[in-house]
Amino acid sequence: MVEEEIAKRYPQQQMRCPVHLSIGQEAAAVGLCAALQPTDWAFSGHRNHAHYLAKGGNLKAMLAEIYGKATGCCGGKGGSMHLTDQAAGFIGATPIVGSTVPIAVGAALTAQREGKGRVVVVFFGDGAMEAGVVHESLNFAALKKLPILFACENNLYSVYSPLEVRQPEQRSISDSATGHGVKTVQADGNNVQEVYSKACAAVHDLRQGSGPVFMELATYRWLEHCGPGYDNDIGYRTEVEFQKWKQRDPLAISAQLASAFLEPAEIDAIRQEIEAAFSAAISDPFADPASAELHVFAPANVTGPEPERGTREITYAEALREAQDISLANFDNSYLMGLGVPDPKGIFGTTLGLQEKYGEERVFDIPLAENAMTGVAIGSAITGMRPILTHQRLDFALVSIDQIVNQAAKWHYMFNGTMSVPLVIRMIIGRGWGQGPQHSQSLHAWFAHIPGLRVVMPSTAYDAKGMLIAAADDNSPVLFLEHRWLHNTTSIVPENAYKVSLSKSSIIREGNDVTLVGISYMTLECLEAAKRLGDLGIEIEVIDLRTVQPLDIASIISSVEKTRRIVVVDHAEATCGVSSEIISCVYESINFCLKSKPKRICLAEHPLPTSYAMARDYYPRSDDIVRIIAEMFGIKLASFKNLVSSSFGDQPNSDFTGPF
Ligand SMILES: Cc1ncc(C[n+]2csc(CCOP(=O)(O)OP(=O)(O)O)c2C)c(N)n1
Ligand SMILES: [Mg+2]
Repeated sequence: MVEEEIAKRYPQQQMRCPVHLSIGQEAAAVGLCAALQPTDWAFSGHRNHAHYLAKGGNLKAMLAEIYGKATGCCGGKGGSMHLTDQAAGFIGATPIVGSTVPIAVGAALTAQREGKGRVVVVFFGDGAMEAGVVHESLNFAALKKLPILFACENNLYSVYSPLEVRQPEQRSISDSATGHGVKTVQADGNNVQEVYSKACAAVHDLRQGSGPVFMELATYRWLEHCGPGYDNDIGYRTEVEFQKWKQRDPLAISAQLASAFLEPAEIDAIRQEIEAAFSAAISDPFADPASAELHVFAPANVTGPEPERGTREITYAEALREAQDISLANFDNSYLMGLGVPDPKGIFGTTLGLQEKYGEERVFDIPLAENAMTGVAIGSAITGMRPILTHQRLDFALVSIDQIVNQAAKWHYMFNGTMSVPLVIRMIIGRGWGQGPQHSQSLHAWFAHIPGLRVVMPSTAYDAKGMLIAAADDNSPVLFLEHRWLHNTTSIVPENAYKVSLSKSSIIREGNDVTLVGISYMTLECLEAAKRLGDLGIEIEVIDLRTVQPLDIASIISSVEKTRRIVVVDHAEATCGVSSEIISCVYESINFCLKSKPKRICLAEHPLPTSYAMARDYYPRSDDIVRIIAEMFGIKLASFKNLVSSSFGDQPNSDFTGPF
């Protein structure tokens, strides 16, 4: 009845967002949610109204959301495809097909850890069964025996594409779940009684801890894929097929049940409730447009005072290990996962011994499924855990770009600050010894382009420890980028816990002539160059950028106000990069002329070739920085080539040998 009213009013153009109606598919939502407790959690996708309502979601908040009002469940930031009512256990819906599934699996991980018998249901369509991330999710749920019900509403279509052009005829949808070792159940998705009794049995098993269940619900949608109209006449499905399903109207089938009988007065009361909810949604105010800026990031946790530094010198890798040790000790709800986290090499030594200390539940290896595992981390984070996920190369995290960009970065915002994603993703940037085009990319500029992601790149062991502790205690997703060549570098690091700001750069050498901004490992090259330029009488102010999002542009500007020259050194391409961003921001803010043109010192605009003969000159060195800055001052270093180190350039020092 709610959706019939949406369909009727939709042409008025006041509900200005896509709506995917479930008319014809009601029994699956109702039968399944009736088998749940309010404390159980449900997730869904684009076609989520029925799931939201059946789980007990607030009708007024739903309609106000579809009308884009401040009183909507997401304050107007989500719309029809992003409903949430956490009090009713409807955690959230997102319309990237298949993408919500691993998030629900992550919530099931939280539910399992809580040990209170809570179960999770995730609804998705037949189309989602073609998404790799769903299969990765089934595998992980089966592996960990998670309390999750995968509810696949098979309505035979993905938009206009019928099942037979998308999936092999000889394999049923449930077969693929069986292949993952998940118990499967098939149900007539139009028969509410059948769905309910099969769901009750499944939920009972889930509460006993016997592992996930996959339920295939055969059903059919009556209206067009998106919108309120009838579309059997546009040529993708036949009226004959439609009429066949219409005879199996889930409401007509349920009307045969004595328990489904409603007195006319009860039906009237429902109509009035719906009418009142529409009236409220229409008359409610829109959110203040300025509120669009709210909830990009969850409130940051404060950093403490600078600790006593002491005299202890340790490596960057050891500093990271200590930071994770401290975070695991401080937060019972934190955990570490990633490919190789507990293996004999412990991610270049950064996770060594932590599984022995904290156990397999809190420090664990993962299937080779970065996309789903990122979703699992997100789902566990929004339900109360604090995961740290590590990738041995940043390049591997790219297969999880949907989860990082569409999900992690957006949950806090699109659900209007009602949930947050306290997640750290460590990514290691490779270099040298043949790392080549797919083990070396430094894509901080990509990530920094996405509102909602913090991006940090410490360059010293001291900062690595303090920033990782701060990241693990932050309530927003933090991408923590570590250059592989920093792992063996050392600095003085206090033994105790301390935090370093996730939003401040650091002046690491003062000077009046040039502001030289280094990013991650390039900061070391900048320091070396500054020393040599000092010998030429040029005083360099070196800024270690440390954080890319947010960019501490104010500190850079105040340095440039003094030096009136700026050079930025990055181990990424200049085009659309962080170096370009920094120089643009500086230019937009200053009202004086620079004494020299600004300069970006970055990578060549081609992928890193593997052969050391070709890779040798790919990365800017201190020699390049010295030459370029000297030229700014009219000094030509004729014998420059002699400055270039004679090594192959694919290892930071002679002790550092491959493979790595
Ligand atoms: C990853 C992704 N690709 C494409 C789309 C566009 N899209 C929206 S719904 C949909 C069909 C989904 O079919 P199914 O999973 O069977 O759900 P149904 O619409 O039938 O309920 C598609 C392709 C999307 N939202 N996400
Ligand atoms: Mg479908």
